[in-house]
Amino acid sequence: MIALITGSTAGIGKATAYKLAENKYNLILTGRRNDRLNAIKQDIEQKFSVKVITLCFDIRDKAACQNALFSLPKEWQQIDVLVNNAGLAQGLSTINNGLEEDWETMIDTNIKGLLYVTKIVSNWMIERQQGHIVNIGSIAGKEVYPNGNVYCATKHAVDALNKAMRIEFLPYNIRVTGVHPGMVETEFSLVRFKGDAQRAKQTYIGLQPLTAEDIANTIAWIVQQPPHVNINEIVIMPTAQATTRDIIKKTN
Ligand code: NDP
Ligand code: 8X3
Repeated sequence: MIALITGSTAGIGKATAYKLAENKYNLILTGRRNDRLNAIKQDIEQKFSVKVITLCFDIRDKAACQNALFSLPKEWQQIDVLVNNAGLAQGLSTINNGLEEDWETMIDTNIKGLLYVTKIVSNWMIERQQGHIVNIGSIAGKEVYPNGNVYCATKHAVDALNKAMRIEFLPYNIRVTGVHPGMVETEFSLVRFKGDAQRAKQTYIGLQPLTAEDIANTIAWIVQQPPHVNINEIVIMPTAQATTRDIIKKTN
């Protein structure tokens, strides 16, 4: 079995790589930070005796996506599981104060990048009449919160694309699942706040957020279902979070 995980240099993608390797998947790992990709490849191959191929490219770059994926040897194009995980939020501000370059980064990564990869891999899956695509959405794709505007819009798009894939790939025996997490402690907030570690840390103080491993375990469970079972979508939250705005934080 082969799994391709986009954005596997950190957070949910990295944890999913380890979990699926433990379950004996050979892996194709992608991201922009090649030093991390190489270190993760070496560690996973040593720990789990599976094969790992790394592809270093920026998912916003259509030609780079195509070059990287079509460079895969034929036997590695037989992908059983695609986890569309690479994504980010950048900035937290109202639309009138928003930065156009932040919007473009989020739209190009979370929507267009996901589409570039899915187009190529889904065609390989259609040829084999099998496969499973797991789209990492967010609770931000189910609700909208103040200052989250464009990030929420991109994750609503992921939710819509997940539903579209489920319908369009139905004739080809391809399973499709949307995973919509609430707050997960990863590098997400560090990226959102552009390296402001203090502000990123604040996000998680006073509550127990989900871990990347919680989401990886959920993904492993989803793809382990028997072939006749499709989990259409799953919303997973920390116990201390009910919605994007209803969060219980302890003050001491
Ligand atoms: P991290 O910042 O820890 O990881 C994000 C990953 O995406 C990294 O591996 C990064 O790799 C990759 N990535 C980002 N931009 C690009 C790009 N342009 N090209 C290629 N790879 C890219 O965040 P998370 O693990 O938390 O995020 C993973 C997914 O989960 C995202 O889609 C996010 O929206 C979603 N999510 C996160 C939640 C949270 O609270 N953390 C909650 C709900 C959903 P590199 O920088 O090496 O390119
Ligand atoms: C990440 C969760 O609530 O910060 O997708 O948008 S949230």
